[in-house]
Parts: sequence; structure tokens; C-alpha cells
Amino acid sequence: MNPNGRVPTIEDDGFVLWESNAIVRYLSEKHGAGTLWPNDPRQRADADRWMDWTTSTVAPAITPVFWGLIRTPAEKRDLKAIEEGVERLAQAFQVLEQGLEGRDHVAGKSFTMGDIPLGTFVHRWYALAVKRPKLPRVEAYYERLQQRASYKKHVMLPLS
Ligand SMILES: N[C@@H](CCC(=O)N[C@@H](CS)C(=O)NCC(=O)O)C(=O)O
Repeated sequence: MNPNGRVPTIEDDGFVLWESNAIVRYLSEKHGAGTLWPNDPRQRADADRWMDWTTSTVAPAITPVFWGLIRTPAEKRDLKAIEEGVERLAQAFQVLEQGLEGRDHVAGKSFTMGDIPLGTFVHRWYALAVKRPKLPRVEAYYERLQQRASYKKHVMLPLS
């Protein structure tokens, strides 16, 4: 279904869609208009922005760390790439720390689609045995996400 041979890919009543952020946007609009998919164009753009930021900034930083520490035998690890990733992650989450000033979630008070891709990487970051700077707002955000039953069930899985 996906010419790239990748997951995630969905089929919704004959409509095939790939690219994770596009899938989150589609399902949010279809099932969560006014909540996950904010009606206000600026709040929606805000949520959207954090989704793209997650893909462009957090994902490339965490990938070498996750693969290096979880999916590579110790003797084959590229320690330099892991260290660089850990540093880039610290810088990225510093940006999130600023973005969460006065907010419970990335696009404001309530949970939106903007928290979905990012929330998965926040869990991954805290689950990895790496050095992290003290970021009180990001930590409180992670605790807030953990109060969601769906987050506990679908996101907070052991890294493998
Ligand atoms: N930009 C794509 C990335 C998709 C992607 O790289 N998926 C990985 C898993 S996270 C995959 O399918 N890997 C299996 C493979 O490469 O065979 C998205 O966000 O959906």
C-alpha cells in the first residue's frame, strides 16, 4: 500500500494514506474536529508546527541514539554519533521547554494533534539511559501525558 515500503500506512474505507503526520492530521480532523484538530486556524497552525518540528528536529536527533543504544550490540555502537545525538536532543528539548511556557500542551491548554508525534519522542527520550538537562516544564508535560490512559497503553511501551 505504501510505495516506500514503510509504516505507518492506513486504509480508511478504500482511502490509503501514508506519512505519519499526514495520518495524524487526517484522523484528527475526521474524528477530533474542535479538539485534536483545533478549529481556530492559528491554534491549528501551532499544533501543526510542533508536528513538523518533531519530524525535522527531534526525530533525526533521537534516531542515532535509539538505534545505537537499543538496536545495536554494544561492540558495534558508534559512540560519537550517539553522543552527538544526545547533545542535539538536549538542545531540541530546550526549545520545547521555552515553548511550554504558560502552556499545558504544545498548542495551549488542551491536548491536540500537536502532542501526538512529540509525545512519543518525549517518552522515548525519558526511557533512554542518556544524560538529560533539567527541564521542569518538559518533565511536567511528560507527567501530564502519562495521566492519559491511551498514552500509557499505546506509547509507554518498553523500548525494543
Ligand atoms: N516519514 C515517514 C517515515 C516512515 C518510516 O521511516 N518508518 C519506519 C519505521 S519508523 C519503517 O517503516 N521502517 C521499516 C523499514 O525501513 O523497513 C513517516 O513519518 O511515516
